[in-house]
Amino acid sequence: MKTVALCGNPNSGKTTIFNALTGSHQHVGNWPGVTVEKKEGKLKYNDEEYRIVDLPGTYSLTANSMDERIARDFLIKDNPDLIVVVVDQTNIERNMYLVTEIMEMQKNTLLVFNMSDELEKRQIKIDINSISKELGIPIVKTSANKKIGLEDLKKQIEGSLKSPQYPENLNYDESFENILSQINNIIEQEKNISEKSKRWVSLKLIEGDVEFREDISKDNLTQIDKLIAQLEKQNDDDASIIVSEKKYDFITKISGKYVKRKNLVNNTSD
Ligand code: GDP
Ligand code: K
Ligand code: MG
Repeated sequence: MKTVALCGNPNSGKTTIFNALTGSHQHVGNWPGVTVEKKEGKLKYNDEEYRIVDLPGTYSLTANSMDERIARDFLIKDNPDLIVVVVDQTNIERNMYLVTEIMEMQKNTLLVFNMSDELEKRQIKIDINSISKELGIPIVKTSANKKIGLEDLKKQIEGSLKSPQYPENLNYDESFENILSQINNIIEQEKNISEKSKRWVSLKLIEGDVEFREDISKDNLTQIDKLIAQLEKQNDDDASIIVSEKKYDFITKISGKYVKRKNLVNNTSD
């Protein structure tokens, strides 16, 4: 049975969507070794069944909290067939940070733009088609608590499982990409790191993530650390800040082009 992982920021509407997809076909337990609740269920659609796993709500995929660790381990190690990311459109910029982190995994991804009803009230307009084109992945618009858009979502889950949709790479600048590819080449030799997640692991190493360091040989780590030091020198900044700034730049670009807030439009001179 194909597996669909549901992720998103806390309060984005993940559980509401999980319930709508799985109905009474649910099972609640704990994640192995910890007391964090694990919810799993089955979506039955067009004579098919899909396993839906509700991951803990997170703002990013660092290894700084148990919830983030569970979510990223599941995405990397269990390698679900589809990742569905729920986005609260009223907080689109904050929610997009997790989206950029998941885009970097280069896996089959589908976005749910939830809280559409709130957008109308708050006079926020979002050009979903253009965002979808720019990210390279489908977006389904929902108001989950009003049960609007859920049929479209089921249909798109079926579609994305049949024909996977991989996100565009976030483009870093040339000197960054150069160092990233050198780190990638070193990681290529590491058998403990799965093939598909190598670019993501390289980025995490640059960000100073310690989790994968134990899977990498000492000699290779020394080389990687030299490259990271080189990057920091070139940019005169911490590597972790360079990476997160790139993500924020990308989000600001998307939001500047495709998100319009009525109040702001009225109150500014341009
Ligand atoms: P989770 O933390 O991501 O699992 O979010 P929940 O599913 O628990 O939802 C958080 C709150 O938002 C709940 O009160 C939901 O009823 C509400 N909610 C979910 N979807 C929508 C929506 O589309 N519009 C509005 N206005 N509220 C929603
Ligand atoms: K909640
Ligand atoms: Mg929840």
